[in-house]
Amino acid sequence: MDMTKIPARQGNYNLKNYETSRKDFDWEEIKKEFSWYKTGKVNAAYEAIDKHAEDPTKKDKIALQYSAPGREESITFEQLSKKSNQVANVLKKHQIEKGDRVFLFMPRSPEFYASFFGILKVAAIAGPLFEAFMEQAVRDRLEDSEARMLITTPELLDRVPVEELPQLEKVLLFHADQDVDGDKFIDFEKEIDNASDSFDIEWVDLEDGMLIHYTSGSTGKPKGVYHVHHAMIQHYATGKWVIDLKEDDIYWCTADPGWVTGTSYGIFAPWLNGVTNVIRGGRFTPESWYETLEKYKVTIWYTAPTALRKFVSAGDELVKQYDFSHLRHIMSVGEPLNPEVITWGERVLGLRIHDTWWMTETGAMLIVNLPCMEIRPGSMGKPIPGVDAAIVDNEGNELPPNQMGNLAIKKGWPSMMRAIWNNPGKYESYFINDWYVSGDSAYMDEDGYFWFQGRLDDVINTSGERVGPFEVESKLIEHQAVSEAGVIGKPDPERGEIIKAFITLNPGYEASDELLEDIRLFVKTGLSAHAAPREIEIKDSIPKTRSGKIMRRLLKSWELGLPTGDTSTLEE
Ligand code: 6R9
Repeated sequence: MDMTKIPARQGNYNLKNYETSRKDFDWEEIKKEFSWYKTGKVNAAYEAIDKHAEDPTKKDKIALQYSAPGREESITFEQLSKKSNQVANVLKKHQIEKGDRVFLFMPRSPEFYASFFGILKVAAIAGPLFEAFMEQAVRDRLEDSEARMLITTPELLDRVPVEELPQLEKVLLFHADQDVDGDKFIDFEKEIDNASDSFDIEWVDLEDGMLIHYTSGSTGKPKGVYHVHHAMIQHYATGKWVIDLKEDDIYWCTADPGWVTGTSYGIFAPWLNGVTNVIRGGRFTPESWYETLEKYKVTIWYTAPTALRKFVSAGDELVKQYDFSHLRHIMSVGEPLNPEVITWGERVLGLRIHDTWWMTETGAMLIVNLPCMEIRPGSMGKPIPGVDAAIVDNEGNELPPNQMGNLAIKKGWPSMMRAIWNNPGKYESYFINDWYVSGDSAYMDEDGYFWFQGRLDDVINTSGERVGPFEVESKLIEHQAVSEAGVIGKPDPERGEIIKAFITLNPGYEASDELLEDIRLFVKTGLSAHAAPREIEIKDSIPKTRSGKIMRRLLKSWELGLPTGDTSTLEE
């Protein structure tokens, strides 16, 4: 089979034709699908939850299908609406007002989601944190955002330097097992249970704040990416077009809400579209994730290359033990999707895996493989309707097809960040003229498909050739011994840089000089001589962020013995 182009399957997709969908496209038309078009009022919590809870045909539908080791719950739209009303009443009682920052530092749980919507209902700004953050990471974020309130659990409290955060007025504790002092620390559950389950939602403006996601900079402190309610238009629309959500779908987005994917597509896209959303707590193993897909009869699955690569390594046999007959659509985000993984999806699941490209700063998907499109493995696809993308040089001039440059997006899509919190200079630095410049290096082919090369900082210059680490890593993992790979440029007096690869081995393979040479030759013959790594080092694991991104920057710092910079998002 020709794996360079995979045709679209026949299907009754929400969006049927790429070209016609882009013609005369106007975001204003999407807005009309929401009630605020009539009332002039908006709140994403209303559109995602209360609207369905008010609908007699929808209120008893399962909104949240939760499972974690030792806990399983099905929560309807009406129940989630009432719970979040109770949360909102407690927040209001403690004087939380429009625009205040309220942070969430707790495991993925039904309480998390009720709290998230409770925060939006009082028009405060939610700040979700990864549960695994240690003290410095928590401190940096609460300090920078000047959070007034934190919602957490007693287990996580020793990582919150409460005494050193003067602006932090209240800490709300879920599952407080003993009496708490009641002044600064609040027994949240007790107050929720005593609160009314009706609440007059705070109506806001489209441009009012909704969310801050901190994302790590390559150096220095993490930056607070600020999003407004307006973003929901794009969450809703991409949920329909790209995720292809329909009334009866059972959708599972595997991302943690500490990562933007876990809010834009783990919260907003599914619930704005009114579908059942599977949320799974606990750790990743191929078996437990396959079980989740089977048990809840998941129809649409949004996950990341790091997980997909682990499924590939876990082998085809394992897949045969499960029934995935209900699964109809798979998407990926966070890192380039290796062609090897797409081949696996076709072979083992009989499904195409659709790559999607976007960033914390962009708030929602921008470049994608729609279900109705041909897939070119290794390409992240084309811009969605209403979005224009290009490859530009450092002055913002558009480059012709097949030339590597900065991936840039024409300003003005609905879900674009509206600020970097407390840092206007940083915000400005993203833009050249009308372009938002992503910091990713890519090229566009003659047919308008975009091909990711690497973060600009990661592109390797070896003997005058520019090599993107992604293509080398993708080739490496096609070798049967290699499970994962991270590739960096290592300074070299003669060649400028040489390519150094860090790899992990699949079970059953032993390190040896012959094996390393075989792997090197595999890349050399499969890709090119200049892209073959001159050095290969075997590791037990490849350092990754909590959203599964290979931390090439860290590999490089280790290799060169340099300071490691901000490592708060490093997965342990
Ligand atoms: C949603 C998210 C953004 C960076 C982005 C790029 C990389 C994301 C990708 C991809 C290649 C894809 N990235 N999706 N690279 N192909 N489909 O990941 O946000 O955590 O802010 O990361 O991730 O380098 O610039 P965020």
